[in-house]
Amino acid sequence: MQALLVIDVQNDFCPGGALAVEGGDAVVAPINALMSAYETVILTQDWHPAGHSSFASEHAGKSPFEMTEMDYGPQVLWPDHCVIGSKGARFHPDLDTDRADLVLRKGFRRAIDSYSAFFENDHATPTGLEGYLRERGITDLTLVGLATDFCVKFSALDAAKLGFGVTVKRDLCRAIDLEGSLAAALDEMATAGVQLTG
Ligand code: VGL
Ligand code: ZN
Repeated sequence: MQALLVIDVQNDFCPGGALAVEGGDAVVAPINALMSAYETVILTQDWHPAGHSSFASEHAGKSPFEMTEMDYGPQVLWPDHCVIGSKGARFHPDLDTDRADLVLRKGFRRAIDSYSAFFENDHATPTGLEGYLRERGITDLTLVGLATDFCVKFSALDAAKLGFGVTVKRDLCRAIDLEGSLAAALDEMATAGVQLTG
């Protein structure tokens, strides 16, 4: 049983957004087209309270894309993005959200970020997605969306670790690519047994 997991196709990750990914909006139409090939479609939504600890604006003297150390390990600091209720947090207006059985929100706890759709950045706090998928008998996941080297990567690695069959369709993803993070992400996913297709 297969499901399509569409990661964070939100205004803030598209051109003009607060954390714009180059070409982020180019994935919308082909993702909509791909949905018809899947019985089950799940969307994720990055969903941060104002003042979230992953925002550089919360850390005196820090700029976006610098690193900091959290209780749970190293954390990239981001521009304020995907603030709950904001336009930037909404899905891209052309994304076919009607097809989704589930919209999974993540990153809503102020003190901890959540790149992965399965676990927050402590790699321990579950989002509940694993239970949802297992109860529905889903064994295989195809991942698409934004951004390849952050939320897609961490979701794919966790899914593989949990024993799901995982495919990432690279052409339906776009990357932030901070200092080689795209190449590293592709290596890590391949090593973890994630199928990377065109
Ligand atoms: C993401 C950085 C911060 C993503 C979310 O969706 O890849 N990246 N929050
Ligand atoms: Zn975020």
